[in-house]
Amino acid sequence: MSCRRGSLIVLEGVDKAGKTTQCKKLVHALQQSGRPAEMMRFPDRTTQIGQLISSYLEKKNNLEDHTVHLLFSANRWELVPQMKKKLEQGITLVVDRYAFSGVAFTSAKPDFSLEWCKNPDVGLPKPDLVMFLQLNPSVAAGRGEFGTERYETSSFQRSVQQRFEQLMKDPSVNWKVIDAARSIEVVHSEIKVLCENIINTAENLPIGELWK
Ligand code: ADP
Ligand code: FDM
Repeated sequence: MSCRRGSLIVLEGVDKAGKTTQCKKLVHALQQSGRPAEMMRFPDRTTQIGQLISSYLEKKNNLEDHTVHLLFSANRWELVPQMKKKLEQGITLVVDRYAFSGVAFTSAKPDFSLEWCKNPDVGLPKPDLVMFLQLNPSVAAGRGEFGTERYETSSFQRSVQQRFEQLMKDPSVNWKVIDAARSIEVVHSEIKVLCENIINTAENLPIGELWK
């Protein structure tokens, strides 16, 4: 098929950095400019695996730490056929969290290495662009209280931020750090320009494999 593929664009960052807000605005802006785009989020809580993860996050069930890590990864792999199909149809996917959250959150727990955490996600479709919304924890705190889900404490989020910083040293991934302390519109404008450029660059390239 000679159709130009869509781009795989990921937004990462700690809680309340503005990921969901920016994903929605980006999809809307791309669609308005005539570029097919859809939003996805991980975990995708709608599948059977996603429901298990959701109950775990809501503290309704307890799962062993390695097990839940593998479930988060399985939740990405189960969506891969659908993702590839859409990308090949020319649809750009804007994804709220991906394997980087997977590694950052599990490796923030005691006795988990970055290496072990990355393994199950090796070979996933590689994002053409990963934007990290950078936000100081004190500014994030000003955006409202934490909810009641697992991991929503400031000390855990600080460890997660450190793990993200380690992951961002990897030059095989196209990271862009975005200053998320600015207004929603200013952040959106920067993200939109970056994405339009990547969509034009990636359309004739094959989809890569993450961490391979
Ligand atoms: P995340 O998905 O990263 O947890 P959200 O997009 O849900 O973050 O945003 C968290 C809260 O912060 C929401 O109430 C949202 O309206 C607000 N918010 C998002 N971006 C900004 C911004 N740039 N400035 C101020 N508030 C913001
Ligand atoms: N999370 C998310 C993980 O621990 N591993 C993962 O692979 C992913 C994708 O789940 F605390 C964590 C990150 C966050 C929670 O919350 C999901 P949201 O509000 O649905 O993004």
